[in-house]
Amino acid sequence: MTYLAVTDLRGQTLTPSELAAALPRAEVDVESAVAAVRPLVEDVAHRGAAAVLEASERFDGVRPAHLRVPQAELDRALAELDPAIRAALEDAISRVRAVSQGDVRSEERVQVVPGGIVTQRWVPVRRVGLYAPGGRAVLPSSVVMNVVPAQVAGVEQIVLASPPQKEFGGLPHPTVLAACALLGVTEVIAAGGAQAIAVLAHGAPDLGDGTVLDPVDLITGPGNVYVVAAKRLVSSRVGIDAEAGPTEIAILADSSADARFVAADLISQAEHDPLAASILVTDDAPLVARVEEQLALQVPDALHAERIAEALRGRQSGAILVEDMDRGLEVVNSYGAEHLEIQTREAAAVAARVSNAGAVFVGDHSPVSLGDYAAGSNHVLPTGGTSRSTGGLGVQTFLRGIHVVEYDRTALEGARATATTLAVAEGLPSHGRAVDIRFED
Ligand code: HSO
Ligand code: ZN
Repeated sequence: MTYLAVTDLRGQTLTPSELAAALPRAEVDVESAVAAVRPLVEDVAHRGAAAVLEASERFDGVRPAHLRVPQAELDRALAELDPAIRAALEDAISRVRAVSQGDVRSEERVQVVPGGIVTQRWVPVRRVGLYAPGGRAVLPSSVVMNVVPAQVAGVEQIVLASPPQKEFGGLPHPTVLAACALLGVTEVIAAGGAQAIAVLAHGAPDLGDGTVLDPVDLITGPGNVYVVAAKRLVSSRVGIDAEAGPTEIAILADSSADARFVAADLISQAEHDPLAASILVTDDAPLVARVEEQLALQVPDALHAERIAEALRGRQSGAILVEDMDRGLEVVNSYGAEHLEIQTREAAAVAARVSNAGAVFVGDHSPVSLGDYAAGSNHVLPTGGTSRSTGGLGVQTFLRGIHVVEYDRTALEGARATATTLAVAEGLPSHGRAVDIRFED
């Protein structure tokens, strides 16, 4: 039995919307999850810590002794961390920090006219809540990907929430705690799921140890559909990052691609989730057959073979045949994958023509898993086609642009006619009056 269902688009002329409809895509029902988590989010808003603890007992099977993880536990987790994992995390942190530092924008002062200045300031969000999932996905690398850009942006207060784990006595996973300690994050909350998002957004007057949890201004970080639903619910009071769905990899490949690499990379993201999408777009039908052969060899040996097979055979995955690379580019731009690999001749030139993707991986030696851990790029990226309108997590996520306007009398006089004319045109003459009054004695 093959893994990838083949969609043959050769010889078809499709409108943009027909093309979008022809591509495999997962359907995630966030709205039903919103209805399911609403009572819990409201309960946490009203009853604070007590409601969070009850929900933890119910969903995580453990009631943490402290919602706020004591510093001694963070220190202990770091002291007990396997030195090889510590070294790898430190290397990942320094690479992500280097890339994040390149993202920092400097203040831009524009003299529009003599005496008329507009300065674009970039101001960090004051207090940020980061969510690090537990369960199937305990991903310390995601702690790095969220915390480092926030720190580089200059965020003053970072609070991290992660589910309490039964096998660790109600503390979050020790590797997550160790990553926090390594990054200097001191405010860590042992809460997961919708209850974690709710308590970050609403705060709590007493966490049970006499300390107050202040509400945050922005929540970022991946999570399951209930976490996404809770973020949607609290988004009228706090900022949230893009809603993360199941992970996606698309590979644009031609006959020069190495089928072993293509198969390994499709498998690598399928490993996350039975709903993960793995898509191959190619103008070379024999490559599809070679990739299938490789999948048949590689999938059964994988630790998570069942999950991977389910993802590859899911309706969200498949191989798409196109007549040439121009059509291939149309397909990948229409799809807007979270991760897009280019394994073609002249890969850099092909990659330069990509307009929609969360991140692009160019050539034979830039696999997505490199970006997941150690390229320096961020791995929190837009899914579900949202790369058409948004980029991945980065320093900019944690900054707000503020225009500061400073005009003197002469400069205001020069803009007077423009402002008053538009004010009248919009039927808002008092707007114009606020300008005119400054020139009347
Ligand atoms: N590929 C995931 C991130 C990740 N992979 C973390 C491994 N650990 C979403 O970009
Ligand atoms: Zn991954």
